[in-house]
Amino acid sequence: MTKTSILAFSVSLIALGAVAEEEKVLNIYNWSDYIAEDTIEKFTAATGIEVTYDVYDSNEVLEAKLLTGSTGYDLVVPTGDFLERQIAAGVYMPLNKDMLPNLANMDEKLMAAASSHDSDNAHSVIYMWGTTGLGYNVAKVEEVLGADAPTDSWSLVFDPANAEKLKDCGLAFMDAPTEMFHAALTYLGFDPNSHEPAEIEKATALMSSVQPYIRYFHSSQYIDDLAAGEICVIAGGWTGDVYQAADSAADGVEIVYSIPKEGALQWFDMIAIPADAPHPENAHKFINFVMDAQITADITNYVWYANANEASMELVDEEITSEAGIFPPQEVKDTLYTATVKTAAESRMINEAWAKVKSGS
Ligand code: SPD
Repeated sequence: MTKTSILAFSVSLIALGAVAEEEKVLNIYNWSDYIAEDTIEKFTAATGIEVTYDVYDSNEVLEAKLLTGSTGYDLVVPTGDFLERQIAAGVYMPLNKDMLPNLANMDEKLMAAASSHDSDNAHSVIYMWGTTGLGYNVAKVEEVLGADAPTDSWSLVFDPANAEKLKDCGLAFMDAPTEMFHAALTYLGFDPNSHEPAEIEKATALMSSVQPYIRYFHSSQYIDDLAAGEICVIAGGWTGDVYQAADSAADGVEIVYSIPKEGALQWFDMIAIPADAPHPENAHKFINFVMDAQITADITNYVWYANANEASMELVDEEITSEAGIFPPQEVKDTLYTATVKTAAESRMINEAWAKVKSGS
C-alpha cells in the first residue's frame, strides 16, 4: 500500500470505530527532557497500554526519520514549521477529534495561532510552546564581561569581542541550524525568516566569526552543563531547558533565561500521529490523556515549558506562571516572531551554511 492509501485506510477505520482492539502498545518519540517523571506510568496505569519512549533533540533528525517512513512510531512532536511541511508531504494522519474530548480544555487563541501550521488543527495538538533565547550563568558572565554585560541582546554571543571573552567560561551554541540562522539574521537586522542568499551569507560570516570561541554545538547537553558550571552561556537555548538548568543548579549558582531585545522565535511543539503509525487508536488515547488539565499541569510543573491547556493553568505552580521568560508580557510578546515554512531547497542552503559555520571553514 502507498503511504496515502495506508493513511486513508487507517483514518476511515478509526472514523468508523471499526478498528479491532489494538495490542496494548504505544511507541512515542518526543524531545528529551520534555515530560513529567510519572506521565507514562500514569498513562499505563489508566489504560493498560505499555509505552516505549524514545527521545531526540533536533527537528532535523526527527524529519529525516519521518521522511524515510516506517519509523514504527505512533506519536511524534515536531515544531510547527517542520510539521507544516511534513503534513504537505503526507507524513501525518488527520486526527479523529471524536476520540479527543479533552480538546475542550485547550486555549482557543493558541490553537488558532498554531493552525497557521496545520489548518483547522486537523493533524496536531499543541504539546508545549516556548521561545529560543539565551541562557547564562549570572556570576560567570559578570566576571568576564562586567556588570553591564549585554545579557538582553544577541550581541552577547554574536559580537566577537564578547564571544572571545566568554570562551574560557564556556560558550555553547545549539546545533539547530534553522533557529540559529533566525537568531543571526535578527541580530543583523534582517527578516529572521529570510532565505535571501546574500543575507544567509552575511549570517554565515557572522557565526563563523565567533566559531573559534564556541566550545560545542549541541542542543541538550547544555542543561546539565549550565547547571554544573561547565559552560556559562548557551546561545539559542529553549525556555524550559534553561529553567530546568536553573532549577537543578547548585546552591548559589544563578542561571537566567533571557529573551533578546532584538527579537526571538516563538514556537509551538505539536503532537501528531504518523500516517503509518502501528497503533493509531492508542496514540489518540495518549493525546487525549495529556490534554487532561492535571496531566498537562504536571508536565509544565516538571519541565518548565508553557502549555496551551487553558484548564490546566490554575494547576500550574505560581513560580512558573509568574516567570516572564516563560509567559512573556505583551511588550515582549510584541518582539517575538514565528518561523515560516522553508522549501527543501531553502533548508538545504541553510544546512550547508550551518555545516560551514560548525567546521570553521
Ligand atoms: N527539551 C525539550 C526541548 C523542546 C524544544 N522544542 C524545539 C523547539 C524548536 N523551535
